[in-house]
Amino acid sequence: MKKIRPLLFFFILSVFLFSFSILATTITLEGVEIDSSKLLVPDENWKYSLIYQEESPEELSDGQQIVILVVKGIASEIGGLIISADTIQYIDQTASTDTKVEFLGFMPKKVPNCTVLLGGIAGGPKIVGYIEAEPVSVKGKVKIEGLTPATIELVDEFNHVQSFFSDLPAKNSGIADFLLEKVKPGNYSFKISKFGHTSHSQTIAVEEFDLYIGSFIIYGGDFNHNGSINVYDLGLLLDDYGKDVKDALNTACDINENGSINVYDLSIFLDNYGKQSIKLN
Ligand SMILES: [Ca+2]
Ligand SMILES: [Ca+2]
Repeated sequence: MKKIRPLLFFFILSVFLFSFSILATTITLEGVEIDSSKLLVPDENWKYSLIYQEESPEELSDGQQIVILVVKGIASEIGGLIISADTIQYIDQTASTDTKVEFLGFMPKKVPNCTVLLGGIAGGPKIVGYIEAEPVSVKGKVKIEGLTPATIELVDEFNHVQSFFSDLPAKNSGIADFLLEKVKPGNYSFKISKFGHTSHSQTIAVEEFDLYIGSFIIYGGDFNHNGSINVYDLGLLLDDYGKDVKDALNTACDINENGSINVYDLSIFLDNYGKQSIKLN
């Protein structure tokens, strides 16, 4: 963090006046909208520059002190921007000309999703840009039955769905690695599943660093996909017992995916009977 001068006090005060709700050190700017044209892109040294041209008359005057504040968090499409003191990534001030102010080559201490605010402008603090964190990778392991991969799904706050496959399960252990690349930082609903298996869901927060999410076990035998492996699934298995997959009513009953539904599948099924998906670490 750079120079903090008395003007900061007035800036923070004006942010308070601008805000609709105040809770301790948290400030909520409600109703702000994402404007993708304001995305700031770094140079090759990961430094950012902002040149703000007066958008309406009398916002700036010659020699006026303007403060820039880079805070973690991007305003959501539905609801406001939450700022708290511990999310401030960068702060500095400089003098404007009559019509513009320049902050050249600034560098936030970290690069999570950020909003860039200018204070000291007539009319109150103004959102003048966004900084988007670089995508990161999310990885983990899952133990499954059979020969084909698990499916991993990420759903973001705006209900955009991304689907990935895990690697193939190792023959001796059934453990499959998964690596999701270029995941944008944010909050997601994470789900790991496979046909005929129990599934696991949780929320995850992806931040500015690569993430190891953990190691999971999902169990083969939930043929009706209702979340548990019980007597109803056993009924489905017995309906198809002794058949080739091509003749089966429910192909998920071939748990080991060898093409037929027989004692090997029944044995795995009984091992998994009553079990729920688990997260190991
Ligand atoms: Ca079931
Ligand atoms: Ca089988």
